[in-house]
Amino acid sequence: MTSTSSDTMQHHRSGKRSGGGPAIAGPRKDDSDRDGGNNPKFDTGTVTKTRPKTKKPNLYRVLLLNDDYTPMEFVVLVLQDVFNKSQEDAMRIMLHVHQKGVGECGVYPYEVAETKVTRVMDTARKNQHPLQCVMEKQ
Ligand code: TYC
Repeated sequence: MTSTSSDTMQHHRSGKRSGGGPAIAGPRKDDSDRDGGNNPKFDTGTVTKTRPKTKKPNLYRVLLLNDDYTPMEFVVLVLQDVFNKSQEDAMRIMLHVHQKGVGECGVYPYEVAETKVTRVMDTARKNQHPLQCVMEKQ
């Protein structure tokens, strides 16, 4: 899910009020200020500025699972190819998975993680290896 929103920062101009009306106006019941804020007739003395609010994506860990049959060299190649790991990092991660049973290949936004899991599973199946790759919300 992606969406954008904006929030509003308000700054009150300094300066004295003129006129004898109530100091605090009640909530506005009509649309009299729906002019984009540019009509001096409706100037409330409030300057509003909107800024686009960036939402951080939900992140997912992509994990590799150990098995007894997938060759170590194949796992290292997958880590280099799909997860852009160096030879050394790929070897370290592969050995970690081999010894501990599970290991993290990276952390990504949902669709990136999903694509990497699919690439690993597709290449494993094509090569008839039982290698398993999963993702979990971080
Ligand atoms: N355990 C495998 C072997 O001994 C190697 C391996 C490592 C397999 C990591 C999967 O995710 C894995 N050949």
